[in-house]
Amino acid sequence: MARDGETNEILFEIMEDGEQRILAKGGRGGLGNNNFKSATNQTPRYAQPGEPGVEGLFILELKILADVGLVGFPNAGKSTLLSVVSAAKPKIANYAFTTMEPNLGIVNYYDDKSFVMADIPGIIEGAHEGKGLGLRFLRHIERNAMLLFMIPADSKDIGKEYKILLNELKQYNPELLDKQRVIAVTKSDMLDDELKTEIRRHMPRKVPYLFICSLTGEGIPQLKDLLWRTLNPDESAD
Ligand SMILES: Nc1nc2c(ncn2[C@@H]2O[C@H](COP(=O)(O)OP(=O)(O)OP(=O)(O)O)[C@@H](O)[C@H]2O)c(=O)[nH]1
Ligand SMILES: [Mg+2]
Repeated sequence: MARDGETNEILFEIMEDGEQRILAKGGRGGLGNNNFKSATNQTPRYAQPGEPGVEGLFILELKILADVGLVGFPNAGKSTLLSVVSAAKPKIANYAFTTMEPNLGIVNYYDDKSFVMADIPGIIEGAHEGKGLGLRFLRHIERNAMLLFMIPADSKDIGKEYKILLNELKQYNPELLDKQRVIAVTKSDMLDDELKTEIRRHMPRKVPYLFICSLTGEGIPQLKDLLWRTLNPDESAD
């Protein structure tokens, strides 16, 4: 995305691979006197000066174009999921803010279908005030078609965690809440049936959710189905 450096106005956005736009047009080049040589004028004194190009201050912003953006607190298992469903090899560790930069992976889905998943650094309460790594990585999910909220099974209050994440997104850009959402309760290997029933009672009503475990693979095929269907609502199921 290109912005005017003074007014911050959006000038244009490049959305397609290979798309080209001119931000500051260069001036037409001049012609040296050699170009004006003729039979009768072997050493012309004349030359054509060039014209100046456009000058300006511009801000270029990179927003990753992915289909699914992963949103969650640090340690939720975002990078682990990406490593399981794609060939990406993000750093994974049992401490907060392992991921410092966004990672992208291509998720293959049957035959020749695929979609792109973006793993971004974790978000914490107060991120909009700059806590943790802040919200600066959220620009990478602004162009994502949908958001996958990831909340670990051992969270003290899944509903509350979800609301905190939603609020942080809203503080950054309310339009992020217009995107389709899906919730994954991660690390479900830590749950038995009784705990799952208990969690189900507290899940937000209007958002589809699944229990997943990146270690055992539980719920992963179902998650890919759900993501694909959310991204392609018009495609008939066959
Ligand atoms: N038991 C269990 N542990 C998991 C599962 N998925 C991830 N973990 C562990 O949880 C920890 C954090 O995983 P990450 O994938 O690095 O978490 P993240 O959300 O990317 O964390 P940040 O990058 O810090 O935001 C690691 O120790 C993982 O091994 C799971 O399904 N079950
Ligand atoms: Mg990570």
